[in-house]
Amino acid sequence: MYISQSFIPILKNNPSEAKIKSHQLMLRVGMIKQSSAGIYSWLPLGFKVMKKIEQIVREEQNKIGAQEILMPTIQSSEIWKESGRYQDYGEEMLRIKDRQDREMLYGPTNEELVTDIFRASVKSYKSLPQLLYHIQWKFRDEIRPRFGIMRCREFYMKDAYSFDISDEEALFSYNKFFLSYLKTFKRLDLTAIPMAADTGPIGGNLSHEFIILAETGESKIYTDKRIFDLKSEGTNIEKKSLEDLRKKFEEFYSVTDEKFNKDEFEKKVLETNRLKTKGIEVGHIFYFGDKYSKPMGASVDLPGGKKDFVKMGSYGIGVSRLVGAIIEAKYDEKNEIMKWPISVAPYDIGIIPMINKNDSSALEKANKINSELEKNNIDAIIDDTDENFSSKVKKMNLIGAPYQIIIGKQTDGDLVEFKEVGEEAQKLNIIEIISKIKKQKVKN
Ligand code: P5A
Repeated sequence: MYISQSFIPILKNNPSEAKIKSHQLMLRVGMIKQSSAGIYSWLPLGFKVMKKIEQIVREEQNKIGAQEILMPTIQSSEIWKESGRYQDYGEEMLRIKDRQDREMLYGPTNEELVTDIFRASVKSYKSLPQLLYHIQWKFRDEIRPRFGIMRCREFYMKDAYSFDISDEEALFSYNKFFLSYLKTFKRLDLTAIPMAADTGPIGGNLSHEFIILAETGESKIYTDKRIFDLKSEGTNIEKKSLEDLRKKFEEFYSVTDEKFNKDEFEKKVLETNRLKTKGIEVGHIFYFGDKYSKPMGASVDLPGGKKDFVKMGSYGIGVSRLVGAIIEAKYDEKNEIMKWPISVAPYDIGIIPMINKNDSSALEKANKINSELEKNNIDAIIDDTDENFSSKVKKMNLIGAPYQIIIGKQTDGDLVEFKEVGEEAQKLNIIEIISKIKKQKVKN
């Protein structure tokens, strides 16, 4: 892709309305455009990153046996009246009337709708467990939308739902998602820590928020630092192994604000290991048993002929919020350098040819390199404009491709100046460059 033909509306300076670095960068580099308070359009650069995050989330859901569906954004109020949440959800729910005067709503979450789908078809324990998920827009009429897409009104969420025959089986499902979340965030190059959390309007009594550390985060957290060293590698998707994994994490005190107890914190955590800080909630999982299945009559036949309500959990990841969370974690605001993890980068590499008015050889070289990269599925963006070198580098640093090639005076035969952003430049040929990038891509 040539920059001259791309739709990447870069601003010269940081927009003054943005208070945190993710919001600044996303506006600066034209990833999003606000259409009204807390509602955004996603422009090519932002959309590319979000789609890559979505795909990683999807792959990790599929790996634990969850099946993808797609539910609508607009729901009928009837099912919410059945569950008893229609009133409880309050002003955060966007309520709409259709032309027949029926009460509809823009879904803030889908526990009711998925329970309705389940109860219509599944009648026997033999069909359990079922893990269903979708990736769909949600709407919450937040009183104070802020920080761009971090806390907005319309946002993109992966939400999964589990249906099981007993509490024990349901906890097995819960633990599958627990593992899947650790793996998902790791592929996004984030350290997300599971923390015991409040369940709020979703309900139930077991819940973990997955939080990444960030000064600008809205969640206050209290943890034992040693939790950051734990790994999920080697965990199999079987009951005992998953139970052990969760236990391993739960051994270390790690809670959000609402669950914080000063005495417990001081008793359980040595002073040197105590960490009080802020973070961004990128995922949240819940176990709530029959909170929805009972009032909505979602039951199955049990082996002995009796019936029981299915035991359910729900599991959310803020897919659009993750775009901002990765920026908060990776953007070097002072030097204005973004380096996206290769797994979600909008482009793998940026090519900067130094173009003179009467000499097109650098651009020709860039095109040649690009066609080799394309053959190897490496996605490049070429700055074909005639701006000066330093403004080209500045622009490329904001776009955030993790690698750069510079074709200029230093270019010498087959060797070009190549660098991983933040590292020293090296002179490499195209074969060496391709091999370096491919190695990184495979790791992810
Ligand atoms: C779990 C899945 C739920 O809604 N029901 C279905 C459960 N959980 S949650 O914690 O309320 O939301 C899941 C994740 O969505 C992101 N998120 C938001 N992102 C941007 N703007 C918002 N206003 C917003 N609200 C929630 C968070 O990442 C959260 O963990």
